[in-house]
Amino acid sequence: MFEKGVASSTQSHDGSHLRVLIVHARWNKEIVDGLVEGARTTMISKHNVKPENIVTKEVSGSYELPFAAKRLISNSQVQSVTNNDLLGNDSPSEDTDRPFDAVICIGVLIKGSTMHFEYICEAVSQGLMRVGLDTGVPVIFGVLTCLNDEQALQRAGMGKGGDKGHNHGEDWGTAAVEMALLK
Ligand code: DLZ
Repeated sequence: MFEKGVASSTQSHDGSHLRVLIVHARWNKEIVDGLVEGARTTMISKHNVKPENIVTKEVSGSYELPFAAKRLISNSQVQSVTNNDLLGNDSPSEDTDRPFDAVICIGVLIKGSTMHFEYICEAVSQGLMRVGLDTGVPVIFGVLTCLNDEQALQRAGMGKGGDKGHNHGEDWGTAAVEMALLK
């Protein structure tokens, strides 16, 4: 037997100085909300990220996540430079002036009867990887790609049977902090 899923890190990750963006889709919102909450709670309670340093934005569907992530990362970088130029600061004074250190993109894709699912899954996974590599800001792939409703509920810790499953949002919160601290 082996421990399935991600093993705990041997290092502690202090996120008290980090600024994290969560972008989530509104499709399958009940499940998405559970995943967002899992990511937020883990970053705050396990990694000391300040609640006011977690910015949450929403988009319609998962297909919109890569574009939104790219634009919001760029805006935060431009805004930070502009604000500090105007103030004559060398380093940002307020946390809200700082660019994001990591982004978590959250969506739930559930297979239907057409090919739509396959196209969106492919585009979103490729798109999110590209945003991370192009911007140099870690982008966490918080998108469930499920064959049915029960698979999605299980992966948000909301399973219907006795076994509620595991909330993957918690793992994404930890991954975001770990990647932001990777120097
Ligand atoms: C169109 C569509 C479909 C069929 N299924 C989902 C889904 O399961 N999860 C999701 O997040 N979004 C879905 N969408 C919407 C697309 O992601 C996108 O919002 C639209 O195609 C508009 O670009």
